[in-house]
This record gives sequence, structure tokens and C-alpha cells, in this order.
Amino acid sequence: MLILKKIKQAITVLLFPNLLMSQMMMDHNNHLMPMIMTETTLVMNQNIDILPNGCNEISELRFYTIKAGVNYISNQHDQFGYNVTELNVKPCSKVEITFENEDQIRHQLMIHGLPRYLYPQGMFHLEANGGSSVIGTLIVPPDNETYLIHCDLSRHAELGMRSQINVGEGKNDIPGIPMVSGHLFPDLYLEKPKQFIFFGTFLSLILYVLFAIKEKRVK
Ligand SMILES: [Cu+2]
Repeated sequence: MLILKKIKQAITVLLFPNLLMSQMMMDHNNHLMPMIMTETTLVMNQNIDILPNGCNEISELRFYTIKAGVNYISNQHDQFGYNVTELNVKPCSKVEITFENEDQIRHQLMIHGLPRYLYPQGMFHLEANGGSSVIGTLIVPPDNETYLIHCDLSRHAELGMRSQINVGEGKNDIPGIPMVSGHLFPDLYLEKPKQFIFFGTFLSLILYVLFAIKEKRVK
């Protein structure tokens, strides 16, 4: 079997000589979980066939295309975004994600909090250079849970590159998911015009009432 794997790796390198493809194979519970890296992309902790504990079979196969980039900013506080900020899948489903990076800088799609006995550090990880796309697959656990999806590059998550995946009924919304649970660190100075309008209207109303009372007394 080892020889077959070596031959497979050699063929892969021969077929993709300009991509410098490397595959690091990790043995885990007698199964192999590859980290696949090219010049422009990375797939880590992919799981295409190992059932999480409590799953008797794969419940369904779901395909998602998640796009990343400035085109998907959903509010005035953000600088990055995903086009999908919430995914809903059945427990034990197999989820294939096509991650398309439309920006000119590198982005990631990381899912956190997965079972560590199956996903090292509880993490599933896709990464693509600007203008590149990559495909990865995972099998979700059987429990109702909500998992964070984000880009871990410096401040990208804080600036809007956050999403969540609900398994089954989900659990609690992850804070700071655009269009789902608000913004993590809203820029307060952007709220000042709204506050000014509110207090200005309130003050005008009080002055109007006082003026009206005074007029009534004079009459
Ligand atoms: Cu990013």
C-alpha cells in the first residue's frame, strides 16, 4: 500500500509540475487525512469518508459555493465579506465547499469547534490566493450545533469575513456574523449622525412643548 501511495504522489507531481503540489499525509485512527497545498491554495483536515461518532451513515450530500471578497461587504463597518453568511445542513451530512476568492489578496475559510478526535485542533481549513478557488469536503457531527466560519488572516474576521454553519437546528448564533447577529466591533463614529438626529429631534420636541405651554399661559 505504501508503494501505491508513493506512486500516486509521484504521478500527481508529474501531472502538476508547475503547481509544486505537495501532500502531507497524517495517519489518524488508521485513516489518512491529507493536507493538500499548491502554489495558490491549501486544503487542511479534509474528511471525505470518516463518519463522526454517532453517525451511522451520511445523511445527505450538500454542495456550497462560498465567495470571498470586497464585493460581499454587507454593511458600512466591514471591509471584507463572504457571499454566504449562514449555511444550514443536516446532522451527519457531507458538505463539499467550493471556496472562490475574488479579491487580490489571500483569504481563508476556516470552520472551528469540530470534534478534535476527527479534525485536528477541531478545524477544517480552506485557503486561496486572490483570484484562485479551491474545493474541500467535511462530514459534520450528529449534534445540533452552530460552528464559526471565518478568515484568520489579520483582522479579516473582525472586518466582516465571518459566517456560520448550523448543523441540524443549530445552537446559538455566533456573535458578529454579518446579516445574522450584527457586527463584532461596530465603528461608533459612524453612529454619531444617527445619535445627533435622534437627540436633535427629541430636543426640538421638548422646546416645542415648552413654547406651546408658554403661549397658552400668555393667552
Ligand atoms: Cu481573509
